[in-house]
Amino acid sequence: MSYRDLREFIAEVDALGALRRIDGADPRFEIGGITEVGAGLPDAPALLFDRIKGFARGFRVFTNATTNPQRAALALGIDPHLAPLDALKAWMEKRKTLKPHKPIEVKDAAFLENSMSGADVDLGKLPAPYWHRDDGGPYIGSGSIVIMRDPDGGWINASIYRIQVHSPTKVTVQFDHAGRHGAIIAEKYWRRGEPCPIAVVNGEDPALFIAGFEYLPAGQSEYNFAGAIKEAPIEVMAGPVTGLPLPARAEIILEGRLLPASVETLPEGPFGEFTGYYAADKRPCPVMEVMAVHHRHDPILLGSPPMKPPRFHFGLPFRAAGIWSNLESAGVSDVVGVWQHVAQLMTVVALKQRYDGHAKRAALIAAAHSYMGRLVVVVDDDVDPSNLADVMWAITTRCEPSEQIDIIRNAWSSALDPRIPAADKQRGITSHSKAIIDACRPFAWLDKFPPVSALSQEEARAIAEKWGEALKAAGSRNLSNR
Ligand SMILES: Cc1cc2nc3c(=O)[nH]c(=O)nc-3n(C[C@H](O)[C@H](O)[C@H](O)COP(=O)(O)O)c2cc1C
Ligand SMILES: [Mn+2]
Repeated sequence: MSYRDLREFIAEVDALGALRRIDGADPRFEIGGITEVGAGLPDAPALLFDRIKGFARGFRVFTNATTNPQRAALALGIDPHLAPLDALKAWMEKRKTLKPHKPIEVKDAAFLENSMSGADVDLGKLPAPYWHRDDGGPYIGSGSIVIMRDPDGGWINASIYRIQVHSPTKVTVQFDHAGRHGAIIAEKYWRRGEPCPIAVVNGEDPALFIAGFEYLPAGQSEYNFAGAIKEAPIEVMAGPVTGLPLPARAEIILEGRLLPASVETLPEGPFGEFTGYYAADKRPCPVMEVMAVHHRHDPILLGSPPMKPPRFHFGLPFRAAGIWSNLESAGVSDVVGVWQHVAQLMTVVALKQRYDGHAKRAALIAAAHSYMGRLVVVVDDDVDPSNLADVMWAITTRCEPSEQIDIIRNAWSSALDPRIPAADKQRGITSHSKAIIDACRPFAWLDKFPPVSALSQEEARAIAEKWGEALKAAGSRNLSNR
C-alpha cells in the first residue's frame, strides 16, 4: 500500500492513465451529469473538476474515484491489473486476516492550513454540487465520512451518511434508519440533554471511504478497519472545536454539533438514489450546526453521488465478498466466485456442484444476505459470475423456469425500494420477494447434459495470449470473452 491520502491516490490513478481533468463545469447538475456519463463509459475514468463555475480556482471536486474494478483494487492495495473476479477474491482473502490498526495522533494536520470559525463560517465557499435534476439541494457530503464518539464506550464511529447544505452554517446528516451507529450515538447524547459533537470529513483517504461502507459491529471503529486495509495506522489530530480525532491528511473538515431532533430538524432530500430513482420523500432530518470549517490549500472534495445502475461507488462488489465469506463460513464448499450486478441488486454465485441441493443451499444463504436484491442466480463453475452475458447464457440454456425458479417472500429490502408501494411503506413494509434462479445443469443428469462447444475460460485466455495482437489489429476491441 503506497498512497497516504486522497492526493497521492489521485496521482496513482493518473499514473494508470485513468484520470480526466475537467475545467469550467457548473456545480448545478453539470458535475453530476458528467460524473454519470463518465461512469457509464467502459473504463469509467476518475474525474477531477477544477475552475468550477462560481468558485475560486483550486477548489476542486473528485468523482468516480473507485467506480471501476481497477481503482477499487488500487484503493485496497490489491494489484490493479488482476481480472475483476480475481481482485474480489484477493479482497475476500485479505479481509479474513486483516489486522486492525488504531489511529495514531500527530502534532500537525494538513487540514488546518485554512480555517473559518464562528461568524466566519460560510459553507457557500465550498463547491457542493447539485448532483441530480430534482435533488432538494446541494450535497457537500456524498462520499464523506461522519465522525462521532460513543459517549459510553468512547469508541469512534466513522461511516458514510449523506450531508445536505441548507444555509451557510447548517447541514443535515441523513441516517437511513435508527439502527445506524451514528443514529444510536446521537440519541445517547440527546437523552442526556446534550448536542452530539460531530465532524464531517470530505476528501478522505479512499481506505476510509471503503471502511465507511463496511458493516462493522458497534464498538469497532472504521478508523481501525481503514488502518488494517492500509497496513498502517490512520494519522489523526484532535479537532480544535470537538476534540474528535480527525484524519490529519483529509481535505475538508466540518466540525460542530448535531442538534437534538426535539430542538430542530430540517426537511432533507429528495436525493437521487443508487437504484436510479427518488423512492424516498423529503424527511425531517437532524441538523448539524457547523462551528468551524478547515481545509487544505486547494482542497479536493470527494464526491460519490448515487447513479443509475450498473454504475456504483465501488467497481468491485464488496458486499459480494461478504456473501462469499459467509458461504465459506457456513460450510458451503466449492464456491468459485460471487459477484453482484446492477449496483448490488442481483447476486450471482458460481460453484462446482458436488451433491443434489448444493446449489440451492448456496442460493438461500446468498439470498438472505442480498440487500434489496430481487434476483439471486447460481451458476456452474465454468461460468464467470462477473460476466453478465455468460450468466444470462447459463440462465437461458440450463434453467427450466417451471422447475428451477423459487420465490422467497417478505425478504430483506429497504424503504429505498422503488417497487414497494408508498402505501405499504407507510405501514412499515420494507420487504420484497426474491427470485432464486438455479441456472446450474440439473444435478441428477449432470453427466448427460450436452457438452459445451464454446472455448473454456482457460482456452480463450490462451488464444488471447497467442493471437490477441493479430485480432486487435483486425479491429477487435475485446478478445477475452468478457
Ligand atoms: C457513497 C455512499 C453513501 C451512503 N449514504 C448513506 C446515507 O446517506 N445514509 C445512511 O444511513 N447510509 C448511507 N450509506 C451506507 C452506510 O454508509 C453503510 O451502510 C455503513 O456501513 C453504515 O455504518 P454504521 O454501521 O457505522 O452506521 C452510504 C454508503 C455509501 C458508499
Ligand atoms: Mn459503524
